[in-house]
Amino acid sequence: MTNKEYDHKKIEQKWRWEWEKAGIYKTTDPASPEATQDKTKPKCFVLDMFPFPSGAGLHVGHPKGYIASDIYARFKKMNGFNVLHPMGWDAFGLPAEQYAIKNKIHPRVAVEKNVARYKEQLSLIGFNYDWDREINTTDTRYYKWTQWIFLKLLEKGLAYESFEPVNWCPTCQTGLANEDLDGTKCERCGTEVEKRPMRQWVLKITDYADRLIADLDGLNWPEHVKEAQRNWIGRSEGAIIKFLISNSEFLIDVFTTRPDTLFGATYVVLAPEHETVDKLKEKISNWGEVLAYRAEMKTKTEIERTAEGKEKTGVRLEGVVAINPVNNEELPIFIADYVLAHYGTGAIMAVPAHDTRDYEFAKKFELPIKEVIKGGDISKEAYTGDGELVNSGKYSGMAVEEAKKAVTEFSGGKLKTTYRLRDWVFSRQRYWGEPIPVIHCERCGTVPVPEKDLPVKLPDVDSYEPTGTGESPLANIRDWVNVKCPKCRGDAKRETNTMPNWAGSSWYYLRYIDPRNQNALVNLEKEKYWSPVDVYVGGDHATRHLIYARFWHKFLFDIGAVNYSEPFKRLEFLGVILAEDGRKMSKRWGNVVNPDDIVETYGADTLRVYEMFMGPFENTSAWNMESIIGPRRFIERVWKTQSKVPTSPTASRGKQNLKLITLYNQTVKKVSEDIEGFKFNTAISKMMIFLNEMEKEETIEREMFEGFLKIFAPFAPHVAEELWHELGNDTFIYNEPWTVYDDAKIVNDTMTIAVQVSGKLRATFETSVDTSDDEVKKLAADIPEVKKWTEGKTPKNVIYVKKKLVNIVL
Ligand code: ANZ
Ligand code: ZN
Repeated sequence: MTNKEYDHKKIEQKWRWEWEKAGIYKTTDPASPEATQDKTKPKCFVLDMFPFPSGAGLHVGHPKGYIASDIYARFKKMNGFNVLHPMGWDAFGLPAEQYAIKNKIHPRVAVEKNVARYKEQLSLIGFNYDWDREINTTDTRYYKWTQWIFLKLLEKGLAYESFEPVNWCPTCQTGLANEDLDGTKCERCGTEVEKRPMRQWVLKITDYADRLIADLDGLNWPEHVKEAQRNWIGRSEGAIIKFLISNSEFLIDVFTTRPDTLFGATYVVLAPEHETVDKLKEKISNWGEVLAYRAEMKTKTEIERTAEGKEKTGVRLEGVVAINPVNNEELPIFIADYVLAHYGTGAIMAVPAHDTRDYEFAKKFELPIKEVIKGGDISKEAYTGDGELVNSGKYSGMAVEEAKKAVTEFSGGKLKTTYRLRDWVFSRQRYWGEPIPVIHCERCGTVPVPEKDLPVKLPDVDSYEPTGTGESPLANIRDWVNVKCPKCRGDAKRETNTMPNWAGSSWYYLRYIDPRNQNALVNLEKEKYWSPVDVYVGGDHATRHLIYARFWHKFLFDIGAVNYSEPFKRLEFLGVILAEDGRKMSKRWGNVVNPDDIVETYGADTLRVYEMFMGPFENTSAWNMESIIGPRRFIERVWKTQSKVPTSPTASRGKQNLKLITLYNQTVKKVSEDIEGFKFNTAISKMMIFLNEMEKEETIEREMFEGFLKIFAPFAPHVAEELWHELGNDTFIYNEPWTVYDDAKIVNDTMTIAVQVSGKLRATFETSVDTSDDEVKKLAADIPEVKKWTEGKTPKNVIYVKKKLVNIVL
């Protein structure tokens, strides 16, 4: 029918324009009070991890997830769902600020510029985003609600000021949360972080630790992401045991996960910062050494301090001893940096025979090593495994698990659960973030900004570079900082710390549901309809964004601001696209491929099909300029095959060969199932196989070709739309119902094999037509009814008549 050349540029431009003009991607909102229609349709909320618009623009790796979610969203729409598939910008934070400093422009200007660039790049790829719902975390109308959430957290006692030492990045010049570290280094810039005591705002995420773990079970997420969250939260069941310090009124609480080993404790260790150390000052005869040691360890990170195998250091507190509550033994007390102040109780009972770090320490300081669990060889190393108790008084002979409770009770201690998760350090000493909405008044203390005064707008400054003093650059803007106290009207000062870049992204998905609401962060009725997110597509962030967002969501649920307790029902984790050289795509390596160039040369449809065809979605794969030609040819061949569809709709019907009809139905089924399962590469292979067969035909029935176009459209929407219209349709293919397949026409690819023993029929079985000859013979021999006759005998010969029968000759 059509013999025109496939001109991707013309087609793609044309349809993008037509789609926009017709507004086909606008999401109808059945939950809004004005809506009259569509209320009965099911919904599907498809979400991408929204990008941070960097100065470098998009490279071809970025759209991979967006292409997948776009295909999925189109598929759902055609299957009768109301689809919400929005996009926005995560634009606060250090990267934006650093880009601005480097290029000497204001971060706001830089963000505007970068957003425009990103949007242009994305629009070239033909996504079905409803741009009316675009959000930007740096928009005052948006961050008003980020600040509102903070006020609610404050009101509920979940935001508090703390003076504990915080991770400080000397390069980024700001305090950081544990989640912002890569081991002992700043996740952004790779600098070793320091511990620095300073005032900071902290969110009590630990209050949600149990629920964050428990609710993972109900989520359709990759197991490795769930496991990463469980480990990050790090719940452990343990006990608090009290050790008396002899000749004093002081008790030391130690936290242990192995109370069963209490009889094997040979010394006690306190974190150098532990407050009991100061209380014992008068009794400690080597106080000078204590002070020197404290000064020395200030520079180390927690991870360094506790690393196994690291040279152990410590100082014995001369003049004091602790009493083991189960046998009244006197144990020396040390301070050592491998015990952390803010984990457990900041004090441990050391059991060198069964704990590796204690073992290393005991060896170095020549302390006794006493075996209390049978099973290892403690002359060589600590035995940390399971076993039976020994040298443990009346508990000897008991198993570890049982002994935990028994020994704890006997010692007068208490069972206790602890977590590895720390409260979320929430303040940054940088300019480009949401101002924390509180005011400090000398008389009233810390006063929340009244809700009616939100948003607290980020003021313009001349210099937004970090001050280096540990104060935000906002501290220098006097007319912004100096305010009246909302309570007493006296002189007061604004909080000058800003929020971390994870703040805005912890709730953004909710705002898409109701982006312009001025009275609430989201209307509850609308939220009830659209939430939770049905599929969330993105990578990384397992223990950062995905934990923070779940925490905030649960909080919002608790205060009645949302209807469900989990935000993301299903998570599809994507594997990244590397450069051709196998490295990460980066300006630094000069290996960046720009999607604009690919769209220009090959077309957006080719880019889309290529990225989905690179391999399983969750796998990492390297870009390859040569392979892109395959998908391009595939599209060209679809284009040409259209000429086999008769022009007249009344032309002969029912002549299609049966094999093609079968394959057609199989293809529709496979593509439908594969899109649902995010298996885009195998969906494309199946369509390619089907295309091969269509090409062998003289004519293709219109109905079949149209059915094919509809399942092809999510992958290559522009070319599909063009062909659809060429066939004389005047609807948009996006508004068409999905192709239905006929189960009755999907013939099984199996064969039935008869099995004879010495010529007599003994059984039959079914197997796939692809089963190898040897496999068929083996399957035949293994059938019980056959074995009955062959048991104990060696067959002389096994004959296989292809696809029909196996004869075992005895
Ligand atoms: C005695 C013991 C015997 C321990 C034994 C282990 C094995 P997780 O599982 O990570 O929670 N510990 C407790 N508080 C600590 C702190 N503030 N800094 C460093 N280490 C601390 O680890 C719990 C175990 O780590 C605790 O159990 C304690 O050592 C140590 F055979 O107590 B154990
Ligand atoms: Zn840094």
